[in-house]
Amino acid sequence: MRILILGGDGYLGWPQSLYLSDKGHDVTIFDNLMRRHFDLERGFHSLLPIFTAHERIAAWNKVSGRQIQLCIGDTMDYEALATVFRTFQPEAVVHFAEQRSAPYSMIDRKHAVFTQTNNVIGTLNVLYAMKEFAPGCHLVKLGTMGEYGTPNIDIEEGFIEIHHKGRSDVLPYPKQPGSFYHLCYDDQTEVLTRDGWKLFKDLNSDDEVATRQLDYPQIVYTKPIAHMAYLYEGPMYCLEQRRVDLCVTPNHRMVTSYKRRDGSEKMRFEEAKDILGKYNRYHLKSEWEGEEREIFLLPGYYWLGENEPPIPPIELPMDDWLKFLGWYIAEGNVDGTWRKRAPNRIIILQKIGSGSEEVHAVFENMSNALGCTHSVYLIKGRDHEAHYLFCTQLAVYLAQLGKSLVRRIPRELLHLSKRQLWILFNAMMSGDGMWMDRDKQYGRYYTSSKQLADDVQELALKLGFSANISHQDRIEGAGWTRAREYRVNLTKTTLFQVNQQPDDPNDWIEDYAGMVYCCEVPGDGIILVRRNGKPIWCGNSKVHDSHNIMFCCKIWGLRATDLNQGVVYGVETDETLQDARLATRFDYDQIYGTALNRFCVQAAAGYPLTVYGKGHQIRGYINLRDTIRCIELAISTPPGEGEYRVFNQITEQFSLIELAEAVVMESKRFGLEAQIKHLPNPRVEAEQHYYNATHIRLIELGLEPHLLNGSVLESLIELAIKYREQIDRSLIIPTVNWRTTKNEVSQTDY
Ligand code: NAD
Ligand code: USQ
Repeated sequence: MRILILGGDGYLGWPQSLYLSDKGHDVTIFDNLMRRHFDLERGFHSLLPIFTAHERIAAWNKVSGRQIQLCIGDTMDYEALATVFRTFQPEAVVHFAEQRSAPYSMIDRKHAVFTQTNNVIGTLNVLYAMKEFAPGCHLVKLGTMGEYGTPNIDIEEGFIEIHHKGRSDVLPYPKQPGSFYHLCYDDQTEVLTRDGWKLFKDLNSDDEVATRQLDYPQIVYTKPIAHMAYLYEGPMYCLEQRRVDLCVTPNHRMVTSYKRRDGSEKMRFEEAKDILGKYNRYHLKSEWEGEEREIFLLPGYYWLGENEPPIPPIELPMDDWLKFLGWYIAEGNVDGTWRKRAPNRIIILQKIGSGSEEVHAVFENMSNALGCTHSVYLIKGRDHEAHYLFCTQLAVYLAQLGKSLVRRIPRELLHLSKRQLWILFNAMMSGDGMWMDRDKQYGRYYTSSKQLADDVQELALKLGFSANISHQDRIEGAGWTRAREYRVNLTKTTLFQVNQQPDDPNDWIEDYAGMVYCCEVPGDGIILVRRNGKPIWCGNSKVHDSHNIMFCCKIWGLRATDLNQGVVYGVETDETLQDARLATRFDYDQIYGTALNRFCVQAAAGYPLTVYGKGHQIRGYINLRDTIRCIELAISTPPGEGEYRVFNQITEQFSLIELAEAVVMESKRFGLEAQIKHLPNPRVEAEQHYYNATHIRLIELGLEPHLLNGSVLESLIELAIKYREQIDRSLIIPTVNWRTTKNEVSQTDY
């Protein structure tokens, strides 16, 4: 059989290629060698020396008389991939070509984005190449048991049920998209970006959108890894309620909320079509950290035509500035252009008793800080005070924030810390806001500026309010009093119940015809969207490899086996043992080294075994020899046309501490006194959990597992002892912490 091995130069791909070649198959490897580049870049290395791709292919030819073809290429480069599919015409393709290290993907945003782009888009390219050039070919895709997480019920092979054997949990996997674009928003939906609200169609490649995680409400701005815009004709699911307004394609991932047994709320994903006409709860809960800044730099200015020198910027304490600015934005104006060509006068008119003392205090403060004059006049039957500040530098800056119809909050201030945003917000609310109750649970902010309404909404969301925008058109009066009045409606309630009637015709637009949009973000794939002024957290178009594969089987009649594999251990196979140049990788570093391989190397190096946390994390494990056999079994029994099947590729499950203790025991044979060290867990993972993964389908196909026993461990430890001198202890300690967004991993000058 002609078999294409994508990622055939890696830890698993190489021994797989040898095994299949040995069995008489015609094997071609396609690999971009990125795994080797990573080692060079970071000063990492496999404990067992590995030879170059060309050297080991030549060695195999010498040992076996068989030829393996090597194509250096990237799955992200469609032309390269298409060429190999077109010329080689594979009957089976085994896809290992992914960035597979969890710690690598958590180094920082750049590495997270690379991982997702490489893996998701790379796989999408493979599916297109299959469809175009080898539609009868069988795709064997290496997935991971990690996609299932650690649910509180048994893990079945493929599809997950909500209620199972008397236990229950809510599982976000898998989803079945109706099409690549069946996961989008209509053309009136906006998304919150670092630069404010934007319609999806206006998003550009530099925009960062507001995201949160299912279990973590912190707002984080992230650059999308993909933007989607499609012409769509078909039904749309619509929800036009007082607090929630959404219009999405039927398979869109909605984020709803349910009550757990202990009374707490938990968010989950549901497809729009599945929740239509039902009682649902939607969330707007957000947390905001922001950046604390001590100083506001009032810009200097140079007024063209004046013979005066440029005026330098002035530093002002940020908290004082925010208090002043809040009042100015709500109530203030600048004028005085008749005296000079630059505006020089800042004015606020305030009814005596309704905040006039506060205005007095903030103006007084600002006049002291700037060394300018503050005057107060009684006007209008002596029930109002007019406060004036005379300062050209201040007036020139404030004039740029616009008059009442176009007033705005300077963007950079909206990224300040929550504490400082409160100062600004409170001052603005004292001016143009109104609280409906004593506890300030419900309130409203009024403005004639649409931009300011958007800004106040964003400010309020960051302070933990729900805030939607409504408006009223005013026909009486002149000037701004005739303008549309925008109202930002504030409430501390962030959970909204929606009761839809099962047959309400308003819930569907049957025949939408127009553009639909979305973007995909890393993490749980949740973005803050808004329609008709009503924001809500909602899912993005997250269609990962498995979903794409399943979908392509359905629409194009492709055939695929998705292998959800557990952690692999071992480095030797019958083929690699035939010549030292045929060795596969033995990674023991903190990024690519997996648990059991690492423990054996640590024992050999006299380094305490690095168990993360208590070590009760249970995972499925499989011997390298069984991995290779499983793939052969999958290849030799291909699924039917259009069939997508899933096997769980593990043979046993262990807790980490069980593995570490087994290594300690076994290493005694070599006179080693291995110790176990419980490190604070750098990952965010359940350390105490239920785990029981079904894995019968490969056994039914004929797999005879090599289980983990003393002799397997013995040979791994023995090998590690043999190469003990090569162990670089600095590569062992984990430095990638899941809780931070930037991590240090050593770098070389390569
Ligand atoms: P590896 O990093 O050793 O090998 C992956 C290979 O793919 C490398 O040679 C790399 O250069 C290549 N590659 C990556 N991106 C590519 C691209 N865009 N184009 C072309 N080549 C590319 O990883 P591995 O341990 O052999 O794992 C292979 C697959 O098996 C992964 O999908 C992984 O998720 C899965 N898996 C591995 C384990 C394990 O314990 N190693 C467990 C479960 C599943
Ligand atoms: N762990 C330790 N100490 C260590 C290293 C890991 O306690 O020194 C713990 C981790 O916290 C985790 C468990 O061991 O709980 C497994 O971690 P790992 O690094 O051995 O493997 P993992 O990150 O799960 O990833 C590996 C492969 C990945 C594959 C996955 C299969 O790198 O490509 O998808 O195994 S599975 O775990 O089933 O998802």
